Amino acid sequence: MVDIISELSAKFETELQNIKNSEELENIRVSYLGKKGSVTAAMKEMGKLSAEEKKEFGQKINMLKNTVADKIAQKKDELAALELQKEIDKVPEFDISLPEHFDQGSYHPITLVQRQCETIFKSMGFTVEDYSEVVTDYECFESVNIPKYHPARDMQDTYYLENGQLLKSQTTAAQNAIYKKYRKQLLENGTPIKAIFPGRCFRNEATDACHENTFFQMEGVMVGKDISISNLIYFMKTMLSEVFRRDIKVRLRPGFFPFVEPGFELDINCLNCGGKGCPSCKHSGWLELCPCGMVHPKVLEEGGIDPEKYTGFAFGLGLTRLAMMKYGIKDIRDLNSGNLNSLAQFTDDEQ
Ligand code: FA5
Repeated sequence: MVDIISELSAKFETELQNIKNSEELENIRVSYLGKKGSVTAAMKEMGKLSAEEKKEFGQKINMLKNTVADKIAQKKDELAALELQKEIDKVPEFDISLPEHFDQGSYHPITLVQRQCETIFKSMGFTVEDYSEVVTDYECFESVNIPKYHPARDMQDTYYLENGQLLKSQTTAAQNAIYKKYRKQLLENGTPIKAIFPGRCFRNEATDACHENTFFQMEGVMVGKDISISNLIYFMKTMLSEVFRRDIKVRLRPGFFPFVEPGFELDINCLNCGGKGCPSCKHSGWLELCPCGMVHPKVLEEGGIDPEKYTGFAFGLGLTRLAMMKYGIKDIRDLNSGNLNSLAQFTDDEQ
């Protein structure tokens, strides 16, 4: 009789291993533990045994009954987990608790124009430099030929900090550092310095349709051997025609800036009104966009570059105004309004 228990046990283990689903498992349970099952049948045979045999057989058949019941319960849990996983795998990956529509972010029009200018200048071999918004008096004024008490300082109302530093009122504040950073390559290898440095500027000015107290400029410089005004005109024209993707009218007027000699004002024909006159161009038909000129010898000298050997041009593009022109924004204040409905409509025409 004891042999029957070993046989049943071995048969059960083999059958259990081949189980594939809960239906087959239930069939096995019934075939071993059900009323007519083999374990139940073996237990009924006990009555035919002697008292001694009954004791040993009884213990073993009970152990088998418990083992079979435990293993079936364990297998049932395993199969349930597998079947649930199969159901989960069938469902596409999504979270039904998420909202159906997301508001998509967008780049600010000034960022779009800045990136476009960077791409254009990088393709012409310029490096793009980042510069602090808090600078010293030396960086913003003295190093670029605006000494203390020079009347030119009246041109800009500057925000001074308590520690004597100031909020950059012009990206020209980075010029001296750029010359010092790159002069070695110019002096030793003759590689021209070609850099642009976009940045936020601050001036204590009353705001109107084309002036803000916080706005963006992009300075550009090129210094090397025999750099002339024609180089300046070439780079400015190339850049503007790329940005506007059409021919635009420009005009050069003489302009005074202490850090250039000669200096110019580059204006573009107002694209909002086509030159007829509107509030964004102060009814003149022209928009002051890019002052520029040949770098003043004193500025080169202060940057450690010999003005007898090298020349260069510099420009200070009004990025905010460029964005207004490109996207037809009539009032500069809209750009800082934080009105997402209005600002989100602009896209990158590069893509
Ligand atoms: C300058 O800031 C010179 N540093 C530019 C320069 C660089 C000249 C290198 C020569 C060589 P200006 O103050 O004109 O110049 O400002 C340059 C441009 O910044 C202006 O043409 C205009 O487009 C823009 N800008 C100036 N002030 C404001 C303002 N308050 N709001 C918006 N844009 C402004």
